[in-house]
Amino acid sequence: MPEKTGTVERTLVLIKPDGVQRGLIGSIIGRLEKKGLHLAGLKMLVLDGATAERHYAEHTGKDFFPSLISFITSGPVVAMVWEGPNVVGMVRSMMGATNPVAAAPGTIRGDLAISMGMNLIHGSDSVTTAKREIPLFFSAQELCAWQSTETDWLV
Ligand code: IDP
Ligand code: MG
Repeated sequence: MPEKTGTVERTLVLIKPDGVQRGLIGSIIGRLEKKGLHLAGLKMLVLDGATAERHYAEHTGKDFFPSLISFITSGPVVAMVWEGPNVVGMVRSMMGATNPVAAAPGTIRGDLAISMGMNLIHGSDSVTTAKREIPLFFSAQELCAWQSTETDWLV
């Protein structure tokens, strides 16, 4: 068997309100599942303003910040934690570029989104960012430690 490599990472993924409204929850989760990524936690919620501002703190003061907060709190999101070796980078690759105009075909944004403001999905941009973002959405008890029967054939 091939050697197992890579340290286990976790990443926060949000299906944004446009993804929920457009009925794309299943399609987006399906892509991540089919890739073989491991789901550790999942919930649907409407973000309050304070949590949204903390989540997007790096963008505080930018011209698009008010519309970003208004949009992300406008309806339910699906929040998830996915885990595995290199999962942060893999999810970012599968999301595609922030601006769907530049997002490659085959990516979630490249295939399914048109606008920068409504680009369907959030994924942590680094392991450090994920460690800050995940506790905004999940307590430790809400994350499941479980072994997929497929793991031995994936990593
Ligand atoms: P990311 O979602 O690809 O990590 P970020 O730069 O972290 O992109 O921006 C967070 C979100 O803010 C983006 O997904 C996008 O919806 C929105 N956004 C970023 N830059 C702009 C902009 O210049 N105009 C409008 N919306 C923006
Ligand atoms: Mg970001």
